[in-house]
Amino acid sequence: MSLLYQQPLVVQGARNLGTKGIRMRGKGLALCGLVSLLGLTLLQSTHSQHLPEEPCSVQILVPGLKGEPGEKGEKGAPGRPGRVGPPGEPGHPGLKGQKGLIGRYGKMGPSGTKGLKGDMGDPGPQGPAGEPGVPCECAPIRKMIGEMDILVAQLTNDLKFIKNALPSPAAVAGLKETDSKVYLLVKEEKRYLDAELYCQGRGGHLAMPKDEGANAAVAAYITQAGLSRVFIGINDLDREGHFAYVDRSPMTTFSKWRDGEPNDAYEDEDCAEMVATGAWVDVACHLTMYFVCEFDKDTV
Ligand SMILES: [Ca+2]
Ligand SMILES: [Ca+2]
Repeated sequence: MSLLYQQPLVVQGARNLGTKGIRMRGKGLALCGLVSLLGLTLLQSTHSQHLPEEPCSVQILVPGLKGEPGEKGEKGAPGRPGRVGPPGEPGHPGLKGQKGLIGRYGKMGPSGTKGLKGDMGDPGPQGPAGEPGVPCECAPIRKMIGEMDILVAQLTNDLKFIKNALPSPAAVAGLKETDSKVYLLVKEEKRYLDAELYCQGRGGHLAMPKDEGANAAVAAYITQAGLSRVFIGINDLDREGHFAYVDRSPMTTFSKWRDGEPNDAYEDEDCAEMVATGAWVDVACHLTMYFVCEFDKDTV
């Protein structure tokens, strides 16, 4: 319960003189009125006779004894967010992320080392005709050049033949020659037509002995090689019983058939072999054996 005290109000400003002091006294009077009004509201009617008679007095409410603690209130609403604290310790590294998209192309790198030289290109078009030459006395030179051209052509043919004969030395048992022919024994077993193709591929044919001398040369070749038989260029493939040379030239006066040949045994013998004695025998074309090619010296 509050106690009520009355105390006259001494207005400090009232003791001062002048217009300033008067204005402050006016303020003090207004304050007194306000306090009195408050006191009137708060006080019971029994205290009304103690209201001050003076122009201004102040009633002061003095706090009473401390009361009993109240019941614990309900939990209040969450407070406002506090101030931002200092930065924390760095966290542990996170898991590795997925591979990203391919980036943009980088800048062009430095030029690499020089590459190998390429193959030679195709020959270009023929150039324009040159200026006419100056006439001169060059008949002897032209003649010499013509002779040299012939010599070069001959040498070229010789070289071509040697190149063709030499690629497989194991298959070649050397050469044999007469005045007009060069013979080549090929130690590769082939059927008749394949043997002829082989000889043609080197610019010749299977051997076509057309006189005793040529036949003897081929026979000696076979004997020296220790062989018993080889294909030669004679057949009756075009017309049964009518043997001709493989270049289709006809047989004339010379032939060297062994006794009893050709007999077209089993009606299947249209090709010819030469045995070591030099005699001819008609045999089946599908047999495979070594063979002798011949080349004209004119074209070799
Ligand atoms: Ca026949
Ligand atoms: Ca026969």
